[in-house]
Amino acid sequence: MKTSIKYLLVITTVIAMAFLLKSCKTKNAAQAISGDAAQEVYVAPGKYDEFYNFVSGGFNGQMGVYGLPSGRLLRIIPVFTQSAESGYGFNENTSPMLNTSHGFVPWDDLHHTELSQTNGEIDGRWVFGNGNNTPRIARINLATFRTDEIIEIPNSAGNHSSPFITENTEYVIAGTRFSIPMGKERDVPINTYKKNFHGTVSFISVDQTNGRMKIAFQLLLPGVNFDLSHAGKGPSHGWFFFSCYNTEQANTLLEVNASQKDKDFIMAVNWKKAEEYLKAGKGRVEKVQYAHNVYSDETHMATSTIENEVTVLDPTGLEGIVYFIPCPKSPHGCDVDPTGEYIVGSGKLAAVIPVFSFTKMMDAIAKKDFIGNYDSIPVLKYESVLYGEVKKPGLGPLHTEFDGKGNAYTSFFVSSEIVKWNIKDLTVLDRAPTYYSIGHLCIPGGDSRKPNPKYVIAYNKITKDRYLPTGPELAQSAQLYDISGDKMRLILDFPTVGEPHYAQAVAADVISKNSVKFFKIEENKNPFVAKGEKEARVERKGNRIDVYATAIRSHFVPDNIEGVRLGDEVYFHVTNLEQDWDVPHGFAIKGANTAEILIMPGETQTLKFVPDQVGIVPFYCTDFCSALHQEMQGYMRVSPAGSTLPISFSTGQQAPPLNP
Ligand SMILES: [Cu+2]
Repeated sequence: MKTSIKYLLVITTVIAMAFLLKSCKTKNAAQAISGDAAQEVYVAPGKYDEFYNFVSGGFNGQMGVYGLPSGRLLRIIPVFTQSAESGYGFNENTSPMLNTSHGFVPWDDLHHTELSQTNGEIDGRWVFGNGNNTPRIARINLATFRTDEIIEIPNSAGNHSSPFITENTEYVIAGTRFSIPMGKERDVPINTYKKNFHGTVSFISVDQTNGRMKIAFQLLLPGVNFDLSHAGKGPSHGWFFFSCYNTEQANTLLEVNASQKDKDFIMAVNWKKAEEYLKAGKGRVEKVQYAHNVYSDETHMATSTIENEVTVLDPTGLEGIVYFIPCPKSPHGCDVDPTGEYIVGSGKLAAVIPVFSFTKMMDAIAKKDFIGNYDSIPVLKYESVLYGEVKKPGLGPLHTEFDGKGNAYTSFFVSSEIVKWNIKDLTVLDRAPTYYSIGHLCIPGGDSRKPNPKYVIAYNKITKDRYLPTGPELAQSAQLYDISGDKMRLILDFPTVGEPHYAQAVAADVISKNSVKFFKIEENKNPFVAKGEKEARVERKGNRIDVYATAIRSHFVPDNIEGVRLGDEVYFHVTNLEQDWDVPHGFAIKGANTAEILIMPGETQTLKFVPDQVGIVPFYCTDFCSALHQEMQGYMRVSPAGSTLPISFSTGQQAPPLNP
């Protein structure tokens, strides 16, 4: 108990110091910006930004796309959260994307973004995002900027150390923050944690032709908390590194009980070795349930499949897959430099940044230079794997990105700064304050083999006085620093949406050249498509009404519909017949207890409408599409339940037949 109080005191002092530091820094912030900064971030009207920045939205469950250096918000991509703006997760086409083993889960907490790579370089195909709460991984197609696939992770809770990838996107990984009981015995007392709780790391293979994900295998691991991870690259390709905290295996008051040990671990996983064991049939097939949801740009629809099996490898019986490297005090970030030789662990409560050497790790493994076992997994000797320590770097190191020129940039939450240091000689070269309390940071390509080191971006946790007040909740604060010279220079504050955690950036042309402008109508395989106005119609089957509608500037076909009754379920399948860039049509109908649908050119989207009142129900186009957009509207007549009025529909019939 004495130790616990000591730690609480240390933490409280450190935090108090940080706030003192902050209050003196406020004044200097504005002075630090020179007049040249404005020009550096100015992107003239009609000009494009140089980089895309993919920023996790945290608890908004979405991903924000910003242009850099301007900081302009270009798009919010709905991923794990419904978006009324596009109808994502509301309409019939995309709702299956949010299906899970728990049913429909329309929210999650997206922490990390990871761009796909080939040969360790960002290739512009996909960006992955993790769902922290109900463990999921999403793949977003960067040709359409839409979520194409979501796979749920079984045997997992708190999917935090995710969705990091190997250097050819062979695998996306997902590690557990929360350990939980697995297998058949799940109804156990919480205080049997040490006996019954386990963590897992899932290796999800990615089909290189279409991006399709599949859980290749899971590793069953001790009940620690996996925090972050990064793959080896170059010489260390074939290995994956994870930071672990709570090696105390506490199940309550973790802020004290999981801060007891001087060292936790970086876990090194030899996934090529794991593949060998898998091939040799050493895996155990376990019955589980998880959803696998895929969206198709051909049918413009998502399907959800519940999968039933996963293959688990238990490294305690399989030598050579997993090793623990001691790492000072609750490591958070776990980053691998562009050469693949250096692994940086950042202990949130540590006074140094330890830098590990891959070569030394391999030597230590060969010599079995272990100090013992942790839950039957060999623990390497700290000094044998350590390349060196960065001394007095700052307070509360979190994450590190690299410039490819031999330097590392580490974020410090408590001392609220970015610290630049040299990887070879471990000396601190520069420090720049952040406003305030930086979490993650990002250099374009900064976790790849080929960084593009023009900027570092800070994603801060506290905003305070940086923007105009907006009530109790403030805009989240990101900051852009020029790192082209020896010293970092703060050149821009820009607000972000949601709570940004990790972000990645890439040169714009890697992505922009592949951007889809519209979908070809002749390739539309939606079962409810109407490929021209002649195919537009309304059909009744029992109480199901299917409206096969078309939209083109500036009318719907049909726009007068009668014969619908209370008790019917109406499906509006609207095909946008436009074949040009940037001409979406929207569709909304009065009283629908869902959202609008926003239909891209050549695409079909379906909105379900259950009428609950007798009368005339207007519908209209929501996306300003032409000078006569305001005329783009229609009516549906809803009659009482017992009505015998037959279905009729028309467009352009000024005097429809009189109905009784
Ligand atoms: Cu329109």
